[in-house]
Amino acid sequence: MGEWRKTSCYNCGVCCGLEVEIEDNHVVNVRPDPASMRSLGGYCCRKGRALKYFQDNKDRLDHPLKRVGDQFVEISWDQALSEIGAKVQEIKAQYGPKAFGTYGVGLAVDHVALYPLLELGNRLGSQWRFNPVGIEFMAAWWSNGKFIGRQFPPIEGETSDCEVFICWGANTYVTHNVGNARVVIREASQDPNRMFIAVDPCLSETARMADMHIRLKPGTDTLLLRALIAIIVDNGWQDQEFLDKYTVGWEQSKQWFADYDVDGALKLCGIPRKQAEEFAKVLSTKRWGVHVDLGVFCGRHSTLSCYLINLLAAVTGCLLRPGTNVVANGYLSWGPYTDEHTPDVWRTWKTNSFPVIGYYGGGCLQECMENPNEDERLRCLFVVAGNPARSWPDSQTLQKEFKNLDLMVVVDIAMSETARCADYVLPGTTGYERFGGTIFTGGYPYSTMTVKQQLLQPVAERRDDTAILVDIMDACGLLPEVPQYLYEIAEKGVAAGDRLAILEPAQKYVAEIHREDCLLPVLYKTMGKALGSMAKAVFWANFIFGELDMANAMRVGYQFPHVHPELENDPDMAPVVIRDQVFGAVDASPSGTVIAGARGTLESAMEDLITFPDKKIHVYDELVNEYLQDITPEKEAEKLTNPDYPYLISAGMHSEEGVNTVMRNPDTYRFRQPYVLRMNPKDAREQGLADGQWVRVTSRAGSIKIPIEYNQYSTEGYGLISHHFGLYGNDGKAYGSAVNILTSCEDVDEITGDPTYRYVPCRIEALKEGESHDVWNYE
Ligand SMILES: Nc1nc2c(c(=O)[nH]1)N[C@H]1C(S)=C(S)[C@@H](COP(=O)(O)OP(=O)(O)OC[C@H]3O[C@@H](n4cnc5c(=O)[nH]c(N)nc54)[C@H](O)[C@@H]3O)O[C@H]1N2
Ligand SMILES: Nc1nc2c(c(=O)[nH]1)N[C@H]1C(S)=C(S)[C@@H](COP(=O)(O)OP(=O)(O)OC[C@H]3O[C@@H](n4cnc5c(=O)[nH]c(N)nc54)[C@H](O)[C@@H]3O)O[C@H]1N2
Ligand code: SF4
Ligand SMILES: [Mo]
Repeated sequence: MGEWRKTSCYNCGVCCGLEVEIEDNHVVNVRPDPASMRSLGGYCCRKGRALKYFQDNKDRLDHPLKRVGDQFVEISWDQALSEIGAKVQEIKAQYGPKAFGTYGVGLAVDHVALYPLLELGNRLGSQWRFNPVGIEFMAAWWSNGKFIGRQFPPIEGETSDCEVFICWGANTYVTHNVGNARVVIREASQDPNRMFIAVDPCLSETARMADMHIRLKPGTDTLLLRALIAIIVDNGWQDQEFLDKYTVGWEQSKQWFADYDVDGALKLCGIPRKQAEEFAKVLSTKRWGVHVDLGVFCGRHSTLSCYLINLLAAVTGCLLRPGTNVVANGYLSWGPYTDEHTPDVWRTWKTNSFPVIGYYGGGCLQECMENPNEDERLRCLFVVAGNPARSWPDSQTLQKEFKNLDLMVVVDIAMSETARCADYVLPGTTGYERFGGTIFTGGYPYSTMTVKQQLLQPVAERRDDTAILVDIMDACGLLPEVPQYLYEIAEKGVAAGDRLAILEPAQKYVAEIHREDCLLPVLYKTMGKALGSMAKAVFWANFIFGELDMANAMRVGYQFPHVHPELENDPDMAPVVIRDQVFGAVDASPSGTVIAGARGTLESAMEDLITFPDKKIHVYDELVNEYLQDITPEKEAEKLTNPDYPYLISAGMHSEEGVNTVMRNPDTYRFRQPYVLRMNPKDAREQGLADGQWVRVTSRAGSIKIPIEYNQYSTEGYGLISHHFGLYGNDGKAYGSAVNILTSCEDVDEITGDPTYRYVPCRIEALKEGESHDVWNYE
């Protein structure tokens, strides 16, 4: 019998509470934590239960590695850091800040290292920030910025209190990303007074639960949304009072729906007029909340679709009103507000792309490495807890370009495909081998924070990711010395139960040396030592200073010991004191704790959330106006057909069997052979393809070989391939091929640049007789 400890899962945004049994420094058993504040009643899906497969697998990295020729050799930490530091300084002196970029920390991992990674980029003076935000959230967060002046936290349907819950382009029954997803969907679908709707071309696990399945043709969401709003306006079903009282710009945007060819649009969408009207009627008469995901985010015209979903919410009075589409409190910041109007932000050289919330879209990483201007080219990339060689478009080109960089440093727990391209590979720890924390505090009205206390000892030379990054900054000469007396103050403070004791002396010190920009790193170092964990210090420092709306903490009933009455009376410092105390509560709550929130009203949400001076929801945008002109049935009909590549592929569905590229152990898949192209049997038969037959799938970017599976799940003309393959083990073989061999950097959304992974035109051909194929690929 081992020891049972409480922790949480980070394989999706839900962060379910888990209890794990630990024996000899290994996780041997996992079960849901019934006391968890995140997964009430005790919930966890099979990915949570499979925790030990990525935590504890034979391919984990144990030592720092350096590429020498085609080989990786083990080197010491000292050698790795000093060589990286020297090379960075050389590149910086010769080429300046545009030579540097950072990538990570992603969605299906723990987030503490995001902060020192951002800091490393900032200190190098670089704005080239990459993160899976550039794959999924550009469109949605840009649109949110247009509506309420904030790009983050996201607007999300309130799941439990809406009358109608909608999954739009989201296979939530499998992928979760919504707390207690299966329970939420089942309840909405079974309650006679409520309704569950899925908008999805496929008969997904989620769509099968729906009271109403809007089975549109892939890539037609924007046409459908425009048609739905046109139907609502034509019938006078809009919530005019809401529009008059709470929004500005409707007089202009309403023109988008006048004289719109609704029947032409619906024909392309494959949706009968009667069903569209019924859907529009439900939307106009019920309180609805929607969860949107990759079907839209990685679909065609993702930005226009996200914008129109927000507009649909405004037109039906279902925005910011409790029980509809709301904004949760208390998220930690992901990045700064940035859009096409933000001055001084860098644009990419070829496509003139701009960042959203500080991150650049899916094609931009490759673009930056391809800059023909020697002085502006991206030459050095730091990757932490991410695998862009598998997750970003055009894997093959990207891998070549990674290998051509002057310097590439990867911090990962496994020898990922990205790590295989690097000059230095540094062995990190998982959030179970160090303190772990997350940005996701989602939930409305209450935000719940969970952190993970260190449960396992890191073996071999694995080190805390955050400490690695602080050391890299030091090795690059980017941080000042920290005097011994500050370490002592921090330590004494912590011993006396006063984390804030370090604050004033640290502020004074950085002012003295004129390095005010270094307050956070000084706190990381001193408190890292005092708290016994760099990750904990990093999380704490960003928790107390970050963009976290904590005003509501009082309202959820925290009783604060008054350790620092003088700071509490200082209006600038009072929020820091509150947050520090809340951090203490979070740190002491293994099942998570509510940190902020209270059910407000529409009026209070408008007042608290909208950053525009007029405190109104803005429902018109010039750029949207320009691009929407193209969303007509005539223009779209042409673009929706492609004689060279007539069959559409959803490149990288997030299937039950995997979690992005995190579950590297093929044992995870042994009960089913999921490396298949799910194809509608009718399509397959028409092409003379048998169930299980191997085919070549070719897109304009590349081709892969894969067996087909007859599957009613997939709709006609549209096949699905999972995202989780082409991952090399230490034995040099990979199971299946990477789906991003098929995707191109040019196939991205026209406004914000999310890749159109859910719409990849392809050709399917049977392999020639005798042509080799194997589910295992070798290097
Ligand atoms: N074609 C296609 N491409 C896609 C998608 C798709 O649907 N189709 N989905 C996209 C989406 S939604 C996302 S979120 C991205 C994800 O893309 P990324 O964030 O780039 O990559 P992940 O596959 O999540 O891999 C995370 C990496 O972090 C490592 N890791 C895990 N935990 C830790 C840790 O604690 N410390 C360190 N140092 N490393 C750790 C894992 O070993 C793995 O290599 O992929 C995107 N790419
Ligand atoms: N099991 C599992 N769970 C996961 C992950 C995982 O890898 N595995 N990854 C996590 C991460 S990082 C993310 S981002 C989420 C992703 O979660 P989801 O977005 O739910 O995952 P997908 O499988 O991409 O589902 C997208 C849905 O959109 C539909 N779709 C495809 N094309 C279109 C279209 O043109 N229009 C519309 N309206 N729908 C379309 C697809 O049929 C599919 O049902 O999952 C998270 N949870
Ligand atoms: S729903 Fe998400 S957080 Fe919960 S166990 Fe599954 S993967 Fe982990
Ligand atoms: Mo994601």
